[in-house]
Amino acid sequence: MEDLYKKMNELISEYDSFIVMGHKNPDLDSLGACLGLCEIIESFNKKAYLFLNDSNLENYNSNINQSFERMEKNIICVNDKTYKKISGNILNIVLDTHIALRLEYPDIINKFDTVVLDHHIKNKDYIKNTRFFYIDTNLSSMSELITYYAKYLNLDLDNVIATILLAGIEIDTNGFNLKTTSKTYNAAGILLDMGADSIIKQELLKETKEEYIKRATFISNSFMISENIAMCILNGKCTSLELAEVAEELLTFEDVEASFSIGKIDNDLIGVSARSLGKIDVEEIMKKMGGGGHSSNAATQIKGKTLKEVRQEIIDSVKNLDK
Ligand SMILES: [Mn+2]
Repeated sequence: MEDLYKKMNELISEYDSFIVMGHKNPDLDSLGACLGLCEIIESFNKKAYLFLNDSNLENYNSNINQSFERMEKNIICVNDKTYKKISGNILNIVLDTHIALRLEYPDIINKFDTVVLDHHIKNKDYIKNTRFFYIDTNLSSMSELITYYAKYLNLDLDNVIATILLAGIEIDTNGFNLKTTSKTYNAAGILLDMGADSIIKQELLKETKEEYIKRATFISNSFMISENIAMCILNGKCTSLELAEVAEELLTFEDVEASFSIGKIDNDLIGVSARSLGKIDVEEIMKKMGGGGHSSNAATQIKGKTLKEVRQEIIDSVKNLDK
């Protein structure tokens, strides 16, 4: 990743001010990576602005709210109105997504030069005309990438930011399980050395009772479609993130080696998230349905079909696997 960090150093030295933004409905990986990058940019004596509506924190989930309550370091936030006051030559850096519609304020990418750094599977609706575009789908989290960037710069990150980054790695790997390499554990070690607090991290990762019940209701509607493959249909409208979370959670149950979650993510758009512990190739199934990914982590989005049709297509594909 040294080449990436050199490139980022070059880019940072070229501009005066930076808008750093994660995805809409941020999670702790998105937030942690953004905060870490803001601190890195400031270490170059440049101005970093986090794109987040901090006057309206109740719009965000409880993890994000709590993180802000604990922040000691002053991070300047901008929103869709206040960003206009930023002066100088501005670079917009997008982290943890590469899709314009996943941004809280997609218009921003047409206003400034944009850099995208992500670890999600490349979607055809990726942000085009960027100054620099980087995706590494083998990476556990953006928090891991930013942790190693700070380490590369010999920068000791703020304790609370290091704690949020640690929580970010934990969230994205589902507790150091998915996509976890020795480098991921190492990143956790680096963050602890920087002063990350594992008790505060646990507090940050807590969910509200409502969030828990919503998730548990999804899971309680899951069923097995073969001896070792679980499926869950999410009723009502849901987000891609919820689909991914449910598919990941299903993998933690006994006898489940692969999982599929299906839900309506938009009008006439069905999303599928697929996960595998490794033996079953879920990418193959998602590819057949117009999606892609990795053998253990794949997804697709389908237009013009019902939940029932998509569900049957997956069940048929799974049957064909055994043949
Ligand atoms: Mn992430």
